[in-house]
Amino acid sequence: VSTAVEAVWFDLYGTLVDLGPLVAMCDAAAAGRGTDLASRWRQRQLEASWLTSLMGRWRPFDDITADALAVAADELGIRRTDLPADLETAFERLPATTEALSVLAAMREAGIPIGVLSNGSRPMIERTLRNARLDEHIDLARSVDEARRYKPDPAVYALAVQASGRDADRIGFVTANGWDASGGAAFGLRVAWLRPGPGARLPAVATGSVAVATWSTLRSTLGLEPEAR
Ligand code: LAC
Repeated sequence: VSTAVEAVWFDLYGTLVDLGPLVAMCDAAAAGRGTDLASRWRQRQLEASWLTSLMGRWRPFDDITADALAVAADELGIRRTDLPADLETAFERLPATTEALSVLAAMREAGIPIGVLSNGSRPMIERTLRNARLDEHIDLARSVDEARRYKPDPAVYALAVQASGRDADRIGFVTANGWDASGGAAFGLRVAWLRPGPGARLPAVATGSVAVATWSTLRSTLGLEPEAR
């Protein structure tokens, strides 16, 4: 039986909010291309964040997200002028992941402080949480804006430690993004990876240990309730 964590931090995009509806939003903009555009957009967005930090540069995630949409559209031969202007901010209008609200409510009822640690800029995170009606379930939110580095830079995970005032190994970090799970574990957080599918694998990077969890096993994985049998 693992010791209980004393605070739990969550990734935002793809974890607390569901990226699935991006497909329909992209499809409304480019009929029949929604799946391709949404997945390529996300990939280019993440790559641009990693590259920006590796280059020692900084740009807020809103700008990276908008530019990544333009790149993805260009690559797929979709005219940017055909895309509605508000598609750029689609990440701010995603719904909460179905199971997230009840799990957050149960954790908070148990007195566990809940944080959000995201690549999003501070205003982007605020709008996303409000639109998804997640804001009332969250105690703390920290943006990479404060570190001016993107995940998986350790400076980002350190924000959760500073904000919680607890040691890294007493802090749970929950993410569905495998690269983010690896980053959190490398830093020393107690990571629960909400593996998106049975075929999903962590990146080929040596890190600390990552526990595989689902929304229903999450609390026991973090030592917050007896092991599910
Ligand atoms: C986040 C993205 C990377 O940090 O999922 O919210």
